[in-house]
Amino acid sequence: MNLLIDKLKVCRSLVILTGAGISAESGVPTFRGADGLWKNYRAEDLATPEAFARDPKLVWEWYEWRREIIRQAKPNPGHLAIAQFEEIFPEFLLVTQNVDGLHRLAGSKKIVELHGNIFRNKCSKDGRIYQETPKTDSIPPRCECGAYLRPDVVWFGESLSSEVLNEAFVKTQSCEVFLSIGTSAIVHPAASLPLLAKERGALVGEINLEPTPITPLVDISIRGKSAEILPKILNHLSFNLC
Ligand code: BV8
Repeated sequence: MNLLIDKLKVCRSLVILTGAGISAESGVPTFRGADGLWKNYRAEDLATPEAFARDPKLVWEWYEWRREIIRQAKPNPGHLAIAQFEEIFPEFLLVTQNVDGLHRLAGSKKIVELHGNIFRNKCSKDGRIYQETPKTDSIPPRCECGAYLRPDVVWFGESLSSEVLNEAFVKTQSCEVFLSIGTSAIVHPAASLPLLAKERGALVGEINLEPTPITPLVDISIRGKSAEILPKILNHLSFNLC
């Protein structure tokens, strides 16, 4: 960890990629861990347009179940530390795969949500955005056009917003340090970002509970909990600023 801290002390541009692991200590189940979200279902069963077309009620109720869990969750020290990093690095971008909104709740502003936001809905036909879920007996609720609403998240097999993706790629290509935190690094295109950073000469670090496919490729891999490790890194950096 000291090598990473020494590099961060002289770093002017930092990009951080986070995944479900950063929210684990807020009580939000991860996707693929032992207590993972997918435990009773396979990703293909629920987070795809085909699943929604086949059984909109099941998919909608699965998201409602997740929303209820996330409503009880609060940002943890890992989220809060990352929000502080924005003040320390002249160039900074947080790229999250998470849809739980906890980074924004922790105060992060320089952030792109690659996979959308679970609390926003959109019309499954015309894409109209609904910030609130309409009060209705229909499950899923319907748009004014009559089509079902769906969560405004990116499902498997759906393309990410080119604007969001472009911002993530541009910043990744020019950063000095890239940190991959709390992600199994298997979902693309997010998982290609650390590899791109490495290719462009950035120092790439990983903070994760277990090894991932990028572990052999990164410069520094720290095993542990992000809510414990990130505040320690922040302390060293804040001390350095005094
Ligand atoms: C697309 C929103 C064009 C919905 C999600 C290239 C190669 C291979 C496959 C593909 C490829 N390109 C495209 C694909 C297909 C697919 C894909 O990547 N499949 C994978 C599974 C192989 N990608 C797509 O379909 C993407 N679209 O590319 O469009 C296209 C279209 C068609 C065909 C080709 C191309 C869209 C992907 C977005 C899917 N939507 N979420 C929802 O949330 O319901 S992805 C979902 O997985 C979440 O966003 C989640 O964040 C993300 C990644 O999972 P992780 O965050 O990493 O979570 P996980 O549980 O896996 O890992 C947590 C980690 O944390 C663990 O390692 C654990 O050890 C660690 N941890 C736990 N606790 C802690 C911790 N670490 C630190 N501290 C702790 N306390």
